[in-house]
Amino acid sequence: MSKTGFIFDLDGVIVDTAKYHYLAWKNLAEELGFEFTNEQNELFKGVSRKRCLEILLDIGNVKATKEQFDRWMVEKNEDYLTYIEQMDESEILPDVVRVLTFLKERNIPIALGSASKNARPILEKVKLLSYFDVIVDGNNVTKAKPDPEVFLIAAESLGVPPENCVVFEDAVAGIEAANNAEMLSIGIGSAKILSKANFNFDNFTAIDSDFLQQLVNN
Ligand code: B16
Ligand code: MG
Repeated sequence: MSKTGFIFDLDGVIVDTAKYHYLAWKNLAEELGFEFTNEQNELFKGVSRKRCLEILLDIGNVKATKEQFDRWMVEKNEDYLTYIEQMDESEILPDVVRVLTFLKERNIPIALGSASKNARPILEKVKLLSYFDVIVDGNNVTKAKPDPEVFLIAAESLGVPPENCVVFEDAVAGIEAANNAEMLSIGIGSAKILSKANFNFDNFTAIDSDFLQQLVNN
């Protein structure tokens, strides 16, 4: 039997880039003449950039031509990247490095499975790129979570059957994607919101070595 593969979402699991996405979307909303709240930003977690802009324009009741839509996508991303440029290791969420190191020391294959097209530069900024054997991100997928595509490509690239993969996710759509891929889903964040996950933890600090070893043993 193949060994277990581990797949990590990026935003909300490894780093909290949601706050930067929020600032960039908020700036765009202001420019378009409406307010975008932190609460509404919850709808954007794990969702593709294009879908986020569609939701944002719905919130502001703004109609866009194709040209405007494309321009605002670029504008938001350029703004977002100015925040990303300032990131460093201090932005890695608690105990992520401990968990990655635990897996790395046991030669367990590790993948990133993110909707973000900026995943690589972010991992570079926080100096975690070398932990990942495989990176599947918004540049490699055609179907957004909850479609299982991103995780199935990750499993295939790791050479591990989907049913032997474990997924860490903070978004409802991400947990659904992992479940749709028939992988073991672990919700990081509110158990109430991520109620469809196989296991729930507030953060990685709550995940001990015994539990990780059990996952590795499959
Ligand atoms: P980008 P994840 C997702 O990352 C974010 O949660 C979501 O808010 C964002 O819109 C999406 O990436 C696309 O990001 O604009 O950088 O391509 O949680 O799937 O790692
Ligand atoms: Mg996420």
